[in-house]
Amino acid sequence: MQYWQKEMETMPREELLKLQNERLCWQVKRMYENVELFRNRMDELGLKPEDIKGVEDLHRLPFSYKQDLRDYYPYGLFAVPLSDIRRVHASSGTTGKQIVVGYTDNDLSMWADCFARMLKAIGADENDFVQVSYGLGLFTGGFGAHDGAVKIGATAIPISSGNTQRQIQTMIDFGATVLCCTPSYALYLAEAIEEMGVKDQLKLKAGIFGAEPWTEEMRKEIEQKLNIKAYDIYGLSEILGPGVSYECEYQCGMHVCEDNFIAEIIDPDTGEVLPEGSEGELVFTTITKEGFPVIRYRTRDICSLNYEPCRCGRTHLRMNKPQGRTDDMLIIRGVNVFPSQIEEVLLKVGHDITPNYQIIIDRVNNNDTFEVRVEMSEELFSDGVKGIEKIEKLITERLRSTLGIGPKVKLVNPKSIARSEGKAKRVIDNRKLK
Ligand code: DLL
Repeated sequence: MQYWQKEMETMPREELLKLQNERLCWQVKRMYENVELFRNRMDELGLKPEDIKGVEDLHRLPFSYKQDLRDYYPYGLFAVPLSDIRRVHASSGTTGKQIVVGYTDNDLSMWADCFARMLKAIGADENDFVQVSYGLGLFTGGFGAHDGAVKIGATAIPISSGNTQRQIQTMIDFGATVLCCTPSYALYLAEAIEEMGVKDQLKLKAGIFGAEPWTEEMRKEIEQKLNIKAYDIYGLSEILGPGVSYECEYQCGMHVCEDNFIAEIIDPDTGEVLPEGSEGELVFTTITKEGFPVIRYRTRDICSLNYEPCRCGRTHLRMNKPQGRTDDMLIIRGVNVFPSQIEEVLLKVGHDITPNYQIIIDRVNNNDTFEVRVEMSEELFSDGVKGIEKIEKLITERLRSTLGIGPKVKLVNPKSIARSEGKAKRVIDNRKLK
């Protein structure tokens, strides 16, 4: 099967910049004409589309925010007539009204290409069976993976999320070779596969996991339990579901599809663009999307960008694994804590505990309480109390030295923390309810 995207992925950077310049100017002009909010913001800044000559002027353009999607719900930010929108997706997030995004025919084709790049990078082809266990629905995960699989000529198995027993039976019977789901669901599946004793009946060789932050330790755990190679894929509803960036075979950062998206890193407090390599808030501009384009969209994801050439030959920059989101960051007793820091510590502790954990925060007499519940392994559970106390103490100390504050660590019974078929719910912050 002819696959043309390789030229895009390996385009020399000077050519890529030229392409981005052209595409950015095109996008700014059409958004000025078609999206009232963008036009108003440009006018407030005294900017006209012709003032923007290319990427060097990007920093002059106004930011856009998730709140804009809520204010203009459902279709107020679309840049084409609704008759040109072929599909909508929505995301509810954890708070507030859902946000709605729309795709034209060209947008859907571009999205499928982006996901197809991920599949090609891991060596998948028309002989592969891609089990799509991300939700197929308004959530962008399922359809993104499905269309990508079809694009490379593979066979898609659009089972969607949930019904774990049936997932596993299907995986075996249909001969799935690539699994697409959230990393936390991959672990849940692995656990169930172990219980069913069917690991040797699987044909899986790779997994494409994303939609939530996950650590290198979690990757090792999944790879070992499912006997596959696990790849990271990133995306967000507002830009494009899965496929904004993806790992290549060398797995050292995710290549951003720069022919479609321009990435910047800014200081989340001042909005200033930060120098290359700095960690900060990731901002995206979509330069090819027609239906719902955005300029300088504030993702709230915290990461850094790497412009060094990659051994794979792709010229597109790589983003490092997002550490979390500015709005995920917990402030506990005045200290900044990301759930991913906790996960990293927990998974290094070893096999006495499982990767299933939950962080519970509350406020009692004006003081924050901070508890980390971790499931113990079956072996430890049967060993009894003495071992448990020792491990709780060890984890508390390790967390204290990493975070600067020590939580109360409680080892809980195996399988007592609710499993997720989509994104895991790691944090219960009861302070917000009060
Ligand atoms: O989660 C799109 C997606 C689906 C990506 C399937 C990958 C695979 P949303 O529901 O809008 O869209 O959530 C987007 O999830 O801003 C990040 O905070 C987080 N996220 C997505 N992928 C990753 C990843 C989809 N690989 C939000 N690592 C984003 C860390 C991720 N966080």
